[in-house]
Amino acid sequence: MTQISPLQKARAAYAPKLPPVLNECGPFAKAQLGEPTQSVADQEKIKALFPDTYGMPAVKFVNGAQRDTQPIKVGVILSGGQAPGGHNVISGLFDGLKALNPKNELYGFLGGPSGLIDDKYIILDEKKIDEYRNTGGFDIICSGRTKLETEDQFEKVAANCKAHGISAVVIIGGDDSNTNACTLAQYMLSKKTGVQVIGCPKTIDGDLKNEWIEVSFGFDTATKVYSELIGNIMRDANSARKYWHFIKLMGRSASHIALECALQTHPTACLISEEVAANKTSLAEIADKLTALVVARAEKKMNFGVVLVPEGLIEFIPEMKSLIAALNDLLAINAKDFEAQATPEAKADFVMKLLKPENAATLASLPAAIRNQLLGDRDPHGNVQVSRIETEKLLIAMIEERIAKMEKKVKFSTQAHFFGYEGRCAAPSNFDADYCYSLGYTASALIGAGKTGYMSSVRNVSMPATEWEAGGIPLTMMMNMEHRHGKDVPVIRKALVELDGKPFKTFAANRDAWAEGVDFVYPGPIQYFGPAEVCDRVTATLALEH
Ligand code: FBP
Repeated sequence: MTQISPLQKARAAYAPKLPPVLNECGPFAKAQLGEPTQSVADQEKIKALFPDTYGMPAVKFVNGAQRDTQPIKVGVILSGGQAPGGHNVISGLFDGLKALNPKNELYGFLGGPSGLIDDKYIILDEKKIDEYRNTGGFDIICSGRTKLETEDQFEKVAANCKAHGISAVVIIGGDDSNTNACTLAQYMLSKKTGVQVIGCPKTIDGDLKNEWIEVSFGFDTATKVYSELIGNIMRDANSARKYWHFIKLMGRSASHIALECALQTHPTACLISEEVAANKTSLAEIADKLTALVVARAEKKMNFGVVLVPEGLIEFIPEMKSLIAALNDLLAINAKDFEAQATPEAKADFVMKLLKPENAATLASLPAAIRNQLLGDRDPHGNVQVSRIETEKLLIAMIEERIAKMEKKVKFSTQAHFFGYEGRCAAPSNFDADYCYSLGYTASALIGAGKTGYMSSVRNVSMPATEWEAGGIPLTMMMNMEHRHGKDVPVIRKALVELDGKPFKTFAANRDAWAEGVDFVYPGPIQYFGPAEVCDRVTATLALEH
């Protein structure tokens, strides 16, 4: 890196805040153990699969004294999609490890889990870490989506750790990557390798959260970036008064991002996938409702609006959900034959013959472009890549179709947008800079305390950092059994939007008013310097939930 921006330069000097216990005792804080824990569901099955890590107590760090520790080597990977703050997790981990013992070394494995398997790494030293403090992105060691799950891969990881003398691995990832961390921790214990495994909760999607993990890192910054962009579009829409903007927002399955952006900006409409699923709303019904909204506003000469569409919507519409589940299973089983089909049409024909009639009918009813997107490449976890499905355009097309059939003329000019990559590597907000640094530092304290199979946990984060707590949560505690790709597997439970939770209820209580008039809010860009009420503001979701 030869040139850095003035903001990056000023930001490099930012000192992230830590929970008081880590400020006072550094990574030497004492691990206070709670009661034995249970998994969130399927206790007997999870216990049988994770006999060495199941039931461990939750850890809370309390004041403790400095002690001598032997030098250790630790490996770290960034796994899955980028999320603002990843570099700060690594810098917090680095600083914590150096505080434990200045001779400690941090190996950064390159390109996600595959780096750990193939032994591709760099040594992260002070100079390298300083270049990346408080910056967005994962480019310090890059990320990847290889699934770390087979015995063969685990053997390679264990062998690489042994060869370097690495005694702990930190996996910074989402629910799938932390599920893998849980399995790896069990493997390392059962084989008596002496390698500890610690996870850190990452994902802009906000769906890796529970009673103990209040928020995944990156959600704060990403939703602030999207809300800024949505606000800018709203102001444009309200100035020109001629376009309906349909904005799809990343978030894979859960609608946390769309909901948070709606709470920050007050759109004309926002779809929440979890509500669509609960009400069993069909695609046609969604299009009917939106058409009615367009018509109602047109009657008031308001031929404009902003509609937020969560990325995962399509998977929650009952008939689409059934189709996608069938496709996931079918394509996992018939992968080779499917890939052998030469054209998209041949692929669609091949699949049509194997689908149940009702699913085949749904697939056939979709525009060809959407059908091809559904049959496109899966991610390494076997999921449909929902970010490639242009739901916002599908909805526009369906509304246009309905309006075209109406007797009266309704003006409906549209713009379609997809916001996702714009926010994933943004410079972390103060919240994410502090939270991530604290998560990394806490991971070093968990390693120092000899823990394995834990996720780094920093709690009470809706309050100022002076009230934050640090600890660790057994990964097995978050697990349940789920049916994926044709079989039952243990996975960390994904947190979807709760319809009886305060964020959704607040949205539901206000959306009719937002739909009727113009109540747009323009949040503006993230502020890094200035008054705390502007710079340290937490998301509406976090504030309402805690
Ligand atoms: P993670 O769950 O790995 O954090 O991914 C987040 C995400 O940004 C999703 O919102 C999105 O669906 C996906 O990554 C897109 O991934 P990719 O860029 O690899 O296609």
